[in-house]
Amino acid sequence: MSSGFWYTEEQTPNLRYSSKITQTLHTETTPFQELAMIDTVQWGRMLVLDNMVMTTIKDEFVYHEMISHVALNTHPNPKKVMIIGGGDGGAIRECVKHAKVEKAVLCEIDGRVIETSKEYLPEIASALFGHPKVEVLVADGVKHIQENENEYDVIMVDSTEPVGPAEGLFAAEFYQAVYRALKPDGIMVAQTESPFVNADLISRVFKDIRSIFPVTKLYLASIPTYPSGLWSFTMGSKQYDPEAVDVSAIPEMETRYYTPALHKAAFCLPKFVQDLIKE
Ligand code: AAT
Repeated sequence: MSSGFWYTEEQTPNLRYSSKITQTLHTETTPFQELAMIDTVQWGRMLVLDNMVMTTIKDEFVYHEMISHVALNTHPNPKKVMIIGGGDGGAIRECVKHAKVEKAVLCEIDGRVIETSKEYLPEIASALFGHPKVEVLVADGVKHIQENENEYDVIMVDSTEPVGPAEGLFAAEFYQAVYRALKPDGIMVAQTESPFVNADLISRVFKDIRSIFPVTKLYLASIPTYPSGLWSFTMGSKQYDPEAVDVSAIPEMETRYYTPALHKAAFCLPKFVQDLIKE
């Protein structure tokens, strides 16, 4: 038996994932969820919400680069971007790397996620310290999206699992509202969980987005601290096809996972994932 203290997440009723910890830095119950910041040996500092890993210092780059750069390099002129959720700041940090992005708005329901990320995860939250392109709203993303029309070039749904405050972010009516909030050539992308663990959710969400957006595509990335390690993102686009991008023209950018070749490769799906989204 290995000694030390462990954080264990019940990823499903039949699957647990443990990380050895060196210390618990902070815990609190916010008006929306239980929040913890812990130090782990394998993954560095970790943000946990409602007993689920949201991000870690060592693997956050995969998720944040892949939720951002695929859409931002598909849209030819992504001037105005909205991130729903993502209070740790990782996605918005990637967005502001793009020269064409003039404004990136973060709409996070839980102000405590923003504040504690700034305190304990400054490497991830770097764009939340007064970056000139960044605007931060503490509000419900469902409500905010309903109040906007023809406003954004790209909308990213960087949300928690579809329980509690994020339930509405996985509903067909929400994707309809996202469609309206986008400009006529806009693109949305949402994190859509694991094809091993959440197959039904992926099928349902893909169908809903496909019924609204003319171009709907799913892509994958490897995220070790999320259930099963294989993660999906679903993109809905009014016009541009992410697989038709001339990747040789993508501007150089400092990344650790995303590359122009991977932009295309991420859409090559294993057969069992293709089967989840077929007509
Ligand atoms: N950047 C990776 C981290 C997350 S955090 C997702 C955020 O979505 C949380 O901070 C949560 O407070 C926020 N959120 C939930 N519901 C809403 C809402 N209705 N409006 C705005 N923000 C909301 C995502 C991790 C992915 C999960 C992988 N297991």
